[in-house]
Amino acid sequence: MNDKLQEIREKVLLKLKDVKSLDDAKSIKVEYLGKKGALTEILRGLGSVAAEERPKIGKMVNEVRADLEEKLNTRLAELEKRKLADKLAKEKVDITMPGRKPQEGHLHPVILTLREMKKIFMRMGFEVEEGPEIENDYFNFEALNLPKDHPARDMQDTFYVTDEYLLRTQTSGVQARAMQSREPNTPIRMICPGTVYRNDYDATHSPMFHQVEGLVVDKNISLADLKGTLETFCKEMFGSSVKIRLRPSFFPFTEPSAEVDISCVMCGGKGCKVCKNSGWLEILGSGMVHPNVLKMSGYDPDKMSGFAFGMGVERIAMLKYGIDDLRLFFENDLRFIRQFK
Ligand code: 2NM
Repeated sequence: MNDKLQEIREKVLLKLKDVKSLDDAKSIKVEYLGKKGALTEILRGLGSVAAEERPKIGKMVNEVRADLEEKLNTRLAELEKRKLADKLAKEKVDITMPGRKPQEGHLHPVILTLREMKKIFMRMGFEVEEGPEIENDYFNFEALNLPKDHPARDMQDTFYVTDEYLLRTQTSGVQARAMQSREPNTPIRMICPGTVYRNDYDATHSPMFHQVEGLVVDKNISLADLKGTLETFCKEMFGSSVKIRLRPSFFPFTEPSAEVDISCVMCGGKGCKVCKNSGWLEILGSGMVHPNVLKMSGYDPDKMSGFAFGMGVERIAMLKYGIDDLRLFFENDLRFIRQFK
């Protein structure tokens, strides 16, 4: 019996010397000390041993068992420690390395400009209204004094969706909708910013661009109100030294109509390449709302009068930032776009 015990002991110690992995060490423990292990078998076989021998042999088995258990546990602890050390070495993190910056986006220069324009008008008490980009013929043209077959409809290279529906060529439809949704003759002071579409593409025209149109209707609104309002806008947008001038023009929805110029923001009015030596830059169209437009939307032109204006956001952005080709806004070249962060 003793021989058998010693044999087991030697075997375990030999195996322990060679064992390299934690899992292997665990299986050795199960194999010899576990419930069905070799030593347990011996203890179980004590029944067939003479009664007076039993305590002696039992003691021997338990001693060997305790000894092996201690050695196995020591080895297991060693292997456990080494495994952890290996893992830590392999998964080492260099906490001094700079972090990866998340890619942060920002607003497009056209939208930045649009927001600035909105803010200026909001400070002057204008409400902001929006409307559909797919507009019907009535609100895009007819309600603005442009009946079917009117030659001025050709000015705008319309994209048609159906005979009746089109991509709006201007945001004025929103203003006609606004007037018609109020009680007749309700005073209005509003702007409608938004995307508009015209079939045109070159360095100064894009088939998709943005507009801010404005409308003020009340008793006794005059050309002086138009001029004062737009002068205030231009000074806020381009700086207080900017001058404006009005030139006679034509729009079907206003009478009289005027083109508004600002003194050249590049040369201050002396004359340069940007203003083609004129000293002036055209920035918006405007006029006194045509009596027909007022009438069609429920306003009495004998009691009420108003002014309206419209400007291209891209054009304002180009002048503000000194950009000479409008197509840059839409080509998604990040080297360009990121300059406006
Ligand atoms: C412009 C120029 C002049 C305009 C007119 C109207 C409305 F709704 F009152 F008829 N809205 N916008 C207008 C007037 C727009 O854009 C160059």
